Amino acid sequence: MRATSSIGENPRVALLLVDLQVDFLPGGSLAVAGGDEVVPLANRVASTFRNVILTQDWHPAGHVSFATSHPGRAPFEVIDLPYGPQVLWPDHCVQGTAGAAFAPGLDVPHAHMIVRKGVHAGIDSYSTFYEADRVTPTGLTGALRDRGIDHVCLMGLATDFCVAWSAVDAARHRFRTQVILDGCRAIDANGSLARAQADMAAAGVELIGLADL
Ligand code: VGL
Ligand code: ZN
Repeated sequence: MRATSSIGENPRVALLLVDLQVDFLPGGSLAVAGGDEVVPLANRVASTFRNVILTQDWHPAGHVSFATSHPGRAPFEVIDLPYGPQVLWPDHCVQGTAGAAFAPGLDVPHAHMIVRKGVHAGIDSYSTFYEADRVTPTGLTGALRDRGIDHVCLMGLATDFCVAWSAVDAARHRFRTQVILDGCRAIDANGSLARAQADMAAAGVELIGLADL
């Protein structure tokens, strides 16, 4: 990768660093294999972007996506909720806990916005644009448009959930949307990675690599 990025210097482009949080790193409660490898990559890429936005999974205790909130259910089972199927997760990224903090070593002092999601007790949120009911907005679309941003690049955790859902929503809102695939790591439960890649392709998301920046 070059020391400076022509993409990131463009004021109409933003880098979204998705959920680089302790609970998604090896040793965390919802560890993504290789998640720690993304942190130095994110630091390097972010240093070449003028606009950097961090997202943070940020659930209240007892959140509806936690298996512990559903007696008799185990993590990675799928249940039906009013807004659709919901994968049940181990408790993770509880507001204010050490596991919800940004990854140690994440060094992005110039990031200008943090978007917290999954904050409603009864709705999960993988996308950083909309909660999982598909209608409750986080406010990110307007924040990007207010800044004249029409192109987003995403990397982070996890490829098949928060990165993919965010990218699909961005593309649907007509942002040019690029996912830096080798800057992401996946959970890959029950075929979720293949499905996410197909969903992103169908939505017009461009899948790129670090070498393309
Ligand atoms: C995520 C599962 C549950 C993610 C968040 O960041 O991809 N996955 N909550
Ligand atoms: Zn979550």
